[in-house]
Amino acid sequence: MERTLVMIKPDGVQRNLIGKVISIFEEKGLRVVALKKVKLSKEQAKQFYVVHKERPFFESLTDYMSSGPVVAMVLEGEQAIKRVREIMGATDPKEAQEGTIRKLFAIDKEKNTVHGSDSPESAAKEIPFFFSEYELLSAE
Ligand code: RTP
Ligand code: MG
Repeated sequence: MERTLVMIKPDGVQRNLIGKVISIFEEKGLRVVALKKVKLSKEQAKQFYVVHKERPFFESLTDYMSSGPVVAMVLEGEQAIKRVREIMGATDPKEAQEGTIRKLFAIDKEKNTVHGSDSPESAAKEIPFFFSEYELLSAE
């Protein structure tokens, strides 16, 4: 069993897609072990995406990620990290496969509706960013 951090980004929350996005993950067998709605400050957004601090899109990304509430969750399942990335689809919705969340819902390469940890190392940092150990409750 593996755990990964997923966020529904401000464009998804704003367009009332929380339930639809979570349903897609649940239908694929992933289980919600923690869930909360939060509004990130600009500083928190910069901290969360610090690996991208030298990238040209960093300012715009962190403005966007602090522009409205997000829904953070921890999902659990076999190979959860890789499977969530597949279910989300490519960063740019123009390149995302049919049926992926980003193909279905993303507005553009930045406002792309979902985030998912890209490796076990990222998940190990991103889960404690939002949740303490006592908030993580496996379903079974
Ligand atoms: P994420 O980290 O949010 O799950 O997305 P990702 O792995 O697919 O993409 P990543 O390269 O880590 O980029 C993080 C987020 O930054 C925004 N972005 N904008 N304008 C651009 O060229 C650009 N490139 C990336 C997106 O919101 C992307 O998800
Ligand atoms: Mg990433």
